[in-house]
Amino acid sequence: TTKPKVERETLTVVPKALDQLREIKGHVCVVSIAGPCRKGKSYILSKAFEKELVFPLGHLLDQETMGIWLWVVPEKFKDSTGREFTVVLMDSEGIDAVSSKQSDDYRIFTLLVLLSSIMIYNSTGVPQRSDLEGMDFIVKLPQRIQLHTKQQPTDDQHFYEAFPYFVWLLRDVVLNLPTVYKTIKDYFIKNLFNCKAEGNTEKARKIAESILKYFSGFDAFSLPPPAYDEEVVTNLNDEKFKSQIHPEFLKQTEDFKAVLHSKLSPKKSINKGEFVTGEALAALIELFVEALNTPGAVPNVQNAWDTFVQTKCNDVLADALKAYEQEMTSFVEKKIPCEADLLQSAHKNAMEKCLEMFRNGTLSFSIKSVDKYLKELTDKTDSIMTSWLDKNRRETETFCTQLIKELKQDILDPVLARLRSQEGSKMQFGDIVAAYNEIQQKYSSNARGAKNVKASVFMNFHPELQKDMQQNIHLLQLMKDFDKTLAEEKAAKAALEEKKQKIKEEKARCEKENRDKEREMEVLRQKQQEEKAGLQELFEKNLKDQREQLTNMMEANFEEQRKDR
Ligand SMILES: Nc1nc2c(ncn2[C@@H]2O[C@H](COP(=O)(O)OP(=O)(O)OP(=O)(O)O)[C@@H](O)[C@H]2O)c(=O)[nH]1
Ligand SMILES: [Mg+2]
Repeated sequence: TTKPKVERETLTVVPKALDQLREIKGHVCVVSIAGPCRKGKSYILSKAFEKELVFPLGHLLDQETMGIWLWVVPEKFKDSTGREFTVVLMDSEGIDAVSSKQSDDYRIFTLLVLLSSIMIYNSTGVPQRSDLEGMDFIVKLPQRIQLHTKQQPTDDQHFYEAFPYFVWLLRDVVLNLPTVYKTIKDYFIKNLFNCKAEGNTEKARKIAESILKYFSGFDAFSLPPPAYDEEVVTNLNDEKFKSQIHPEFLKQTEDFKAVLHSKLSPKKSINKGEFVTGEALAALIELFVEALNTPGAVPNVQNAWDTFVQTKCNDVLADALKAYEQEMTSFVEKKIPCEADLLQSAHKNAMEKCLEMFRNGTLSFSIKSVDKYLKELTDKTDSIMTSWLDKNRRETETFCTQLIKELKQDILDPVLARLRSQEGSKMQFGDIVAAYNEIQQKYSSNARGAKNVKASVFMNFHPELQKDMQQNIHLLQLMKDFDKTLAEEKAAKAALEEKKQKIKEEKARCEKENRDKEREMEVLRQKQQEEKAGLQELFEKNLKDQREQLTNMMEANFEEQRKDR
């Protein structure tokens, strides 16, 4: 609240304020107030949303509010589709609060235009044409705000897609309007803004045109003086004087509040169907302030939004990927080598968790924005899964190769040694077959890991067996029950088993791929549903504002501007 006596150099963001915004879950509607100094802005913005004053009021001639003050309204609001949103109030310093004479510092005003859903422009009395002429900062908005990444000459014709709804609030209005004007808004549109009105100046005409052309909507409202007693006026919030506030002022304040509340809706982003969340608002504030502080730079609405979407999506992607990896590691590490089915079911669980995280983190973005990140996520989880499968295969191979080596040493080698010894002549071929069968049986009950690798290790054991047989063939041939074809039959059976397991493995892989695709599609389907709700909200709001503003333009005789829109 220190009031600088010197010209402001840079805008600084208070980190605590951003933290508060980031805590808001879901969409936000930003209601801001701007206008000349010391005209009851802080008072009315508080009153329009809270019972108690939330913004400090000034009682001195010096301006009270410096910079922008935030208030997050605790009450929740609902949009036309029933979705909740939070209202954020932005109270600002009076225009020309900072050494006004030479400086052309409208950064605070520009920032409010960039951030607000509704902007209340607060001033005293019923404005005259000469008052309009002083509002050059509105005409200059196209020099201070860039809409798209690549600036187009027609950018300013699309400002209304990103600009707030403009509510002109007149204070201390004592005079009655001429009876031809039913409402104060009527007076603005048909008289003050009227392009063809008598005595209109080019300067005033430009301001009126800019208000109607740039902002998404326009309305006007007036309030009588709160009291006639100076002491009451300067102590509006003092219990002692509250009873002396004019009832008509209180009543009309309530009416204004109702009108304002009827206009609340979630702030849309520049991308269709995407809305601003608390987190997004915090990011936009930082990006816009940075641009406003950079000499020669102009805040860019599309760039800022794209930057936020990219940063957020990358964060969500990294978190979701980490969750997948952790889930897989904790489940799989202790079990490997294991059957591939086990890995598949671990993958399924980890995938569900990770996609859920991704979906929740990207709720407010459209499919168009998140599509490539989702693809990247599934590609990455897929390659992690592939590496787990590879690892499992390798470990299965190591484990099984070792196992069969030991089984052969323990069971077959002693039999072959006996065969070559003096006892050999007493042996039968059946002894060797029995040893083989024992190996096979022990292998099948003790081998661990991927079935196809198990089968392939067992199959690869046969050529070695064959070699052993070959070395001892002369001894074997002496045996009565020697069956030359039996060894080949056993080898063929092992090869067949390996083939069978390989096909099964291949089938499981295809099924996994299909399931992954299916899961990815499901995320997109759910997003599509949410997006539909967002678009409906946008459509209804846009249509209403658009109609109203076109009527305003027509009534103010801005025919060309109307056609442009
Ligand atoms: N005449 C008049 N005074 C008001 C009205 N509303 C509030 N005030 C008084 O005007 C003084 C300034 O009110 P603020 O709400 O601080 O005005 P502000 O526009 O926020 O002032 P700055 O932040 O300094 O630009 C206070 O003493 C209020 O009690 C009003 O409708 N009419
Ligand atoms: Mg103030």
